[in-house]
Amino acid sequence: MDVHKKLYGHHNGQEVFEYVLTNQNGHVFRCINYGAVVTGIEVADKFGNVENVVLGFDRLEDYVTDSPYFGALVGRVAGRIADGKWSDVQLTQNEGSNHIHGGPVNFSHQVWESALIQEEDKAGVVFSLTSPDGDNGYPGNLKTTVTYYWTEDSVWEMLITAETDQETLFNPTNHTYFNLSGDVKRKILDHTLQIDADLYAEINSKKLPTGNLLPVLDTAFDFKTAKNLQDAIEQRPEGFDTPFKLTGEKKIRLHDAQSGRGVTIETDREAVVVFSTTGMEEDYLVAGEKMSSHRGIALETQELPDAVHHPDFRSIVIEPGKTYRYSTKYTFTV
Ligand code: G6D
Repeated sequence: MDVHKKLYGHHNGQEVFEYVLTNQNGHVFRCINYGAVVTGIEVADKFGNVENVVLGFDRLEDYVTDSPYFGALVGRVAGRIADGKWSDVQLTQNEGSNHIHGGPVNFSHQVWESALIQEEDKAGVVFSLTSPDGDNGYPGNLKTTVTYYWTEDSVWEMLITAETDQETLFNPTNHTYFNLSGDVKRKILDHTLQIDADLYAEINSKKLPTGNLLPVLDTAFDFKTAKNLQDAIEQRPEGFDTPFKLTGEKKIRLHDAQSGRGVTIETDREAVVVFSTTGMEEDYLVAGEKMSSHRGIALETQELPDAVHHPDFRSIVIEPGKTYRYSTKYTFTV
């Protein structure tokens, strides 16, 4: 594994570094210690062309001003919490009266401490951050680490740990948007998506779960066998910003027949939120063109959103005296 660390820029007087890990196949994983953002993943298509398969920017400034969480580690809690309320705790309200993605300045906007790790068949970067008691309203000093490994076989392994000194909430995710066509040549509509999920969480007009977990069978939400995303969007023109409850092997597979590239995601998390970017119309550029609908798809492994208001969802309350661990693995294939 070839490993490089270079200065990427400065944020609030702190140095931001980019780590570039290149494996024996010439496949590349890039990340920065601002937001623990994955800035690029370059893997071969069936013709051997090594190209980038995630959305990102070239410059730190763009991540700071424009990013819809491209590649970022989101926390303390991904997704929405109704009215920012957790029993008598009031969290920041940054989407109307609701709380989203940990508040207006969250994990994705911090410069993390970072260090390289080299192992026999993989290399990685461990990022560490302490979120102080009261951060965005959350109780407890929370210590988080996020490790991204890149293996010689082109697997990205993500391990997250957390420790707190008071009862608090934790439900992190990584918000990478995939586009397997390579360097965003095409939209993701000709990709297929398969999700091991029998149930999805119904959401209301504010994109908050109603608490109902509904069967995917015979609905637009049925991805139990690989489904073309164009067909899925025709079934559901408003697109997907949808939590799916994972079952069985809990795999999520995205595939692009034209390039031959695939990614299989395996996780110990309860759910995946699929965000299809439908309706996104932004002024900033990604790979030289304006960000718009279906230039990428975010597949966010996490516990079901707004769990604090739905006792049937897996608890996201964490207690002092324990180390909590979460893992998700992304295997790239051709
Ligand atoms: C998340 O579910 C949300 C979306 O609604 C939001 O727009 C995006 O993050 C930036 O996936």
